[in-house]
Amino acid sequence: DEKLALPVGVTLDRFIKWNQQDFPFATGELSQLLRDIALAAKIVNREVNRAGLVDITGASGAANCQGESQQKLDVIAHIRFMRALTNGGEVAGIVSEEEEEILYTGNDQARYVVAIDPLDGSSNIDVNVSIGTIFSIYRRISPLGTPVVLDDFLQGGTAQIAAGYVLYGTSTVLVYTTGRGVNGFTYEASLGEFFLSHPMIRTPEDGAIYSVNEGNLPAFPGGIRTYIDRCRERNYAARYIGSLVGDFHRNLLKGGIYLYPPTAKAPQGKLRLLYECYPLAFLNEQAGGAASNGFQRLLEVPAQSVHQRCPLYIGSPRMVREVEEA
Ligand code: P6P
Repeated sequence: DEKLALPVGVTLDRFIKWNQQDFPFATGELSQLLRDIALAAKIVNREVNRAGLVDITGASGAANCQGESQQKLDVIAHIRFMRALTNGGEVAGIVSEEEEEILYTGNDQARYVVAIDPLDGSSNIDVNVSIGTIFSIYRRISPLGTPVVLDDFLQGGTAQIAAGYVLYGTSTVLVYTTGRGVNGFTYEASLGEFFLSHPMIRTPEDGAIYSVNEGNLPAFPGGIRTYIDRCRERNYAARYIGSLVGDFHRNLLKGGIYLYPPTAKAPQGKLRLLYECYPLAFLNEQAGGAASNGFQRLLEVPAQSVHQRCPLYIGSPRMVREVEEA
């Protein structure tokens, strides 16, 4: 890992500029795209923190393309990120959990496409539990100057050039990677700035925390049930927030494993490959962690459709390997 030359406390903007200097031919487009994501995160953070004061919480009645009842904040977060990514000019197309079809930004000259879950865990909004945004960035493979195509989004996990999340929790943090390590930034709302707070995050090799919905235990594959029994025998801590970004962030910093296994009802699990599993797997590997679908490296699971589901086992490498062998 290269020695981080920047001290804790530098702004996100300074960090992005420093990161870019290593690429003399960089056009600054990815840097601008990262700034656009940070801008949308600041706006969504303000809406999340106001939820309950202004009547924007509670189901909006409309259901999203997944058939899930849509919280108004889901819709607001989706709109804010779509607007920021479109107006920023660096994104040619977007796949969002909230929309069945690919969204064309009209920026056909732009080099990048984004897959995003604008607000994951939104069923937790009304009970004041942490929620998060997860994003994944690819360089498009279709010709500049033309509208994006489906294949731009189905390049597979190892083609990602950047990925990250925003956790709207006791504090709001932005954690991302561009393939050169993982850095975390904490938001200071009074200044409207993200500041470097977690430089070059490395996740522990092993852990003693497991995150799984044990209510589904009888439906899990035998090997998973065996592994969960072993976690109990070893007195591991069971921590399950029901909000992926919250569980993931804690395990990233403290060590642990998050499991979303397949069940009879959901043979591919519940989580989405493009904008939940792939970005967190890329980021976690960059921090020294591992991610699997139970049989293979998660990043190498082929992408066939934009809302494809995938089982997810992600966290400390020793724990993920044990699940794969279970
Ligand atoms: P279950 C939230 O809906 C989510 O997508 C993740 O954030 C969370 O970890 C998971 O689903 C919870 O799912 O089936 O355990 O309620």
